[in-house]
Amino acid sequence: MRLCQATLREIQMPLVRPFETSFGRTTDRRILLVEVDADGVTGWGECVAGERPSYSPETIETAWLVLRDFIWPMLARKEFSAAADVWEILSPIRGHNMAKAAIEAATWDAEARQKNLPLWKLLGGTLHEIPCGVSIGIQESYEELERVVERELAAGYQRIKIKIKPGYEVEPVARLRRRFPKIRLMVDANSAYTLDDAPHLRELDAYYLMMIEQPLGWDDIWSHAELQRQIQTPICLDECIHTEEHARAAIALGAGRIINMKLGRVGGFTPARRIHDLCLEHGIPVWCGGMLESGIGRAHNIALSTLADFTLPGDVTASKRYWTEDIIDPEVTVMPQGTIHVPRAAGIGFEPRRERIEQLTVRLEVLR
Ligand code: OSB
Ligand code: MG
Repeated sequence: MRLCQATLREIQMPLVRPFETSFGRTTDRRILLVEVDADGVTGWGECVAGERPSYSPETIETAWLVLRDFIWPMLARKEFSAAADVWEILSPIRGHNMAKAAIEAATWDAEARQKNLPLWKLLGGTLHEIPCGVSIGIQESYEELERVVERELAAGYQRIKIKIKPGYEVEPVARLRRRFPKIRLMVDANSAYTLDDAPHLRELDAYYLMMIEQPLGWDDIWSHAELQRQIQTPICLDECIHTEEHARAAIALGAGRIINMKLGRVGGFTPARRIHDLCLEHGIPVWCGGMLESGIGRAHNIALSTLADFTLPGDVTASKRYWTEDIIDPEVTVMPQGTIHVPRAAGIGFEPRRERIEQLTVRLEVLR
């Protein structure tokens, strides 16, 4: 296959409600979409880099620059056999995984459409229904947090993840446990703690959480291994795992027992599948994380979540939790039992709504 054109565009969409984590609050999303033309067939991808370099070093601006000036010149009009080759072609570029993943995923969508196959089938996925959980941002009050959890449980979601930060962890967890003794509950710290907080984090062991996600430094695998020896709650790594080598090191060191997989963080479907296979081999369950994606990124996450080791509920949720109106048709919906039915249509299985995307576009650049 051959890519003869790529369109970069920035769309802006306000979130239905602000999303707060230990590193900041997001009210409006700036989203970089990539559209490729592969032998006359269109494929779509979404870059999950944030507005600020606070979750990862990448931002929408760095991704735009690297896509235009470095990634595109390496891919343009080059003959390759399948989307699975894109990762290798881009290997001379170090890092910039979110930029790479955006065009890699768009190429996978295009290949699946060329072959008239759903993307998940092309990837080798086997699950037809994927279990969903929600990620709940830091709330103004514990009463509000309980109301939000109640609403999400009523919608059917199978597990609740709450964001925590120093001073907002034991108390909210204790309250939720008192109120909802049996739910599957977990927390995500987004690197807000240090090893000195180990005795405090150990207090969370009393609440039988499924896991604590990324408590320590975003690039500090070693300290997570040390912490895991001091607490019973399983550690799940998110920010720390950018490569297959990171996953290998984390597993060998015992830095965690679960991995949160994000396409953007690891650089696309090819590296995600390799990390998935490694985890499967070592008995480490994985689940698909979210990055406040529009429908396009959501659709890619659904396809990824059909791989066999995605056994735990992911942060893959209905469009309406984030957007008044999504940019795909149909929107992503979640069944009352808290699952998403995997689409059967070709490619990502949802149609990007071109007219709406054009209305939301604030910047566009066509690369040839
Ligand atoms: O750590 O998983 C995270 C959103 C932005 C950045 C990092 C994270 C998140 C979420 C949101 O938890 C999950 C979602 O998209 O629903
Ligand atoms: Mg996380």
